[in-house]
Amino acid sequence: MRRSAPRKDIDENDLKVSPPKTSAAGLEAVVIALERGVAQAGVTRTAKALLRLNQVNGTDCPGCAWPESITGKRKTAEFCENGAKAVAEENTKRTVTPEFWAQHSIADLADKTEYWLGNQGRITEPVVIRPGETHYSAISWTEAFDLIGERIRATTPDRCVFYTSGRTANETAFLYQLFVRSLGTNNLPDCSNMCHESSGAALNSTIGTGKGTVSLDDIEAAELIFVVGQNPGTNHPRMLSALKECKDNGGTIVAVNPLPEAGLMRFKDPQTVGGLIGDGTALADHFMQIKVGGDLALFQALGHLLLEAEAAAPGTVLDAEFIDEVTDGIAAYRAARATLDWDETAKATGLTREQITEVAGLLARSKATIFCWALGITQQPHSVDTIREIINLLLLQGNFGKPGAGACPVRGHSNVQGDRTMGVWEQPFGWMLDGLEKEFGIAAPVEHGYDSVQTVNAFAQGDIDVFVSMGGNFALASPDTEIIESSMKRAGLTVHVSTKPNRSHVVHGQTSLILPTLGRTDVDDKHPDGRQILSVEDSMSVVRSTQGRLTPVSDHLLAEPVIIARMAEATLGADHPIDWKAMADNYDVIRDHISRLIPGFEEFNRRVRERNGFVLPSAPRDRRAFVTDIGRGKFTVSPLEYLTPPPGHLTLQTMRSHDQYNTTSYGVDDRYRGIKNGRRVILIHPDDLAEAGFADRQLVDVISTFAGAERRADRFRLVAYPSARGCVAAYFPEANALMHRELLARESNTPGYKAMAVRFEARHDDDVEGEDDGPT
Ligand SMILES: Nc1nc2c(c(=O)[nH]1)N[C@H]1C(S)=C(S)[C@@H](COP(=O)(O)OP(=O)(O)OC[C@H]3O[C@@H](n4cnc5c(=O)[nH]c(N)nc54)[C@H](O)[C@@H]3O)O[C@H]1N2
Ligand SMILES: Nc1nc2c(c(=O)[nH]1)N[C@H]1C(S)=C(S)[C@@H](COP(=O)(O)OP(=O)(O)OC[C@H]3O[C@@H](n4cnc5c(=O)[nH]c(N)nc54)[C@H](O)[C@@H]3O)O[C@H]1N2
Ligand SMILES: [Mo]
Repeated sequence: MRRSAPRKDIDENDLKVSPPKTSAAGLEAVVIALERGVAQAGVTRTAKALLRLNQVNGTDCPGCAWPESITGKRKTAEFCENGAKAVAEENTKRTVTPEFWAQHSIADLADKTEYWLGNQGRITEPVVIRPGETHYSAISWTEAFDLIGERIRATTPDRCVFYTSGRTANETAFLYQLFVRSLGTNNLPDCSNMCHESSGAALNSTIGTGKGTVSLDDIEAAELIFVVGQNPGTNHPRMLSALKECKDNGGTIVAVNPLPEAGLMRFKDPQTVGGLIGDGTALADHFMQIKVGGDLALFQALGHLLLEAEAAAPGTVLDAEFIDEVTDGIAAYRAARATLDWDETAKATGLTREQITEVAGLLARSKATIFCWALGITQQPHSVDTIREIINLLLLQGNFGKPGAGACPVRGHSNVQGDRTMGVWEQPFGWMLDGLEKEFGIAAPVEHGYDSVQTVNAFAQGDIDVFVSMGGNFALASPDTEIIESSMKRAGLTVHVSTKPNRSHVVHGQTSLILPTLGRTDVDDKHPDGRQILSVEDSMSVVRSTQGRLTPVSDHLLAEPVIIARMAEATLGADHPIDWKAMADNYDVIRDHISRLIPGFEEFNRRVRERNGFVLPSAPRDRRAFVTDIGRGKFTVSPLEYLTPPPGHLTLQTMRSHDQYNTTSYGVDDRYRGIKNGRRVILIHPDDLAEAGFADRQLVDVISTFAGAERRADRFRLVAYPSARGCVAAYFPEANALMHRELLARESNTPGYKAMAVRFEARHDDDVEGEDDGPT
């Protein structure tokens, strides 16, 4: 299998590389943030949008899910460089009108990179493309909804799939899942399937909740914080301020990462004058440069050493009372961790016994430890086990329900956690379905639906007639780009509710609709009762209102809840028991339903209007209790497991550059890593480069291998980089052509985006364009 992604509008031959930065943020970040905004939207619109970001009664930043303070003072500017870029992307004045679609055929658009597509601006009117047509053209909203209703009714619910990306607000998500379940399917895959699903699977099965157990105050109060598999300098920049606060209070930070990420090393706080010009604070006290996939081995070694330390000084390391009163399984855990194979641990982690022992000493002495983690440990075959080992470590020392302690999976999309709370999940809880039946008088389907990878498989098997995408860019976010792109084209109808053009619009179904919608920063006031507010839930379970204030770029945009309600009416008919219109007219009606159905949302309409919103309950955090099937927190035992690529192969992890939001590229630089003007790069340790017989900057094709099958992606440049030995890195989504959809995390079904075995082949046709678009 062979594929060349479009790349002609980026001149990758102009790649420039400089040494990676050793600090993040500072004045440069502020300047870049403002430049981007002004270039896209002008001075007034930029200032108006940015000053409202993450403020009381303001707009929740569409960037990441890191929380704002609800107890301390908000800063005048509660945003970061990358939040500002996300806002600039959305409030751009550039527009994609029906004239744009008339000018550009699908064949033309198929040659454009995601960077080019996203840069064209906001979509202004609904458009359609029908079988045999070469261009999208305008369609009225009414006709569009009729078309959707007709097509859904013409098939069976199990052949319809409804994807959600994590920007969707709570009310929107609730209405969406209600529509889908009224229709009679749980085919509700979401971006979370590809993201933190492994965290949910590990946490639910051990501590009885799929969510984190800390607040922002805990981060500041912790004695010790592990930041594992995460690049906050780029993906959660405001987290750096909280980590600095922790350090200022005497805390210690340990970074576990195969790459020396700038933000983890040193941080210049752009919120303080010193931080704008000074040297910044060294953030990580310890940097453990782990091999990709080696974390499970590390955590088992730390567990072994904690038990050893407790044996040497009984009563000083473990929280015996806590273990005894509220946990289960300590005996089996003790037995499994009684011995340790240090040679194998070194092989798995790339770390020395001294390094691990030193950090275990810190852990043993700390009375309040937090583990933060993100995708570096969720996208590997043994991810769920790896995260369960974190829970083991936290349970050993009673690090739940006390200040400065707990589990902190750092979520990605700004409302990905809330979407789940609202029921966007292919495996809904029974109580949720019962509640829907009681509240709305519908018959909710029990059978589990497709998750994201099962959706890719269903596309490939021709099992999908209608695919609706609430935001996102499924074709590029998924593994196996070639397969998903070619099979999506065979689906009967694809419907994309989107703000901006993307690749999924181009590799569309036989008939395809693009429905343009309001973004977070747009005012939503075309309702009988006037302006509406929405709400989101951040990574620390705080639910807050969000409302945009900017004038939308076009009069034709509809709010997402309105689009869903009209889709439901067109599909389910006028005599359906649910009053869709009432909910779309006034979102308070949706919130009233939610308040009766979902625990923690009592009096939703009143509390969402409170200054700082409200915090959802968490048994481990609030009561040191675990609502599992046995009412206790569970120690678990997993075998040692790590990644062992076949001879001649290295392990590839795929990650984000500093200039992108998931599949959307803002630019083609990765400032902190010293990469300029290029995205088709492979970062590789100089010794691995030499061993494989390649030169720095050499142009290669990349071949990935899994279970006897291969995938190829052409024209990547090898760049010597201080990565862990044996581990290379490339950018998502360019590298998704190399991701096999069969390589998955067990239990969570999350793609192995950070676990692919690859090798390289030299290329010699440096300048020949288009020759490699060959057979697939
Ligand atoms: N600006 C910006 N912000 C974003 C996003 C964005 O694209 N742009 N995306 C949002 C979304 S949806 C998400 S989910 C988050 C993602 O946030 P991150 O998880 O920070 O995202 P990645 O860029 O995938 O970075 C993964 C990190 O894990 C490290 N890593 C890779 N493999 C391993 C491993 O085996 N072990 C360890 N210990 N580390 C490893 C990588 O070197 C890298 O530092 O960010 C959110 N915020
Ligand atoms: N190889 C590899 N693949 C990955 C990952 C990885 O680390 N490596 N990460 C995975 C992860 S963590 C995630 S979360 C997924 C991301 O997958 P998705 O969430 O599907 O992708 P995004 O790129 O965030 O979606 C961008 C599109 O959303 C639309 N959009 C933006 N704002 C709005 C809005 O307000 N409303 C609506 N309706 N549409 C909007 C725009 O049209 C834009 O083109 O990718 C996954 N894929
Ligand atoms: Mo994500």
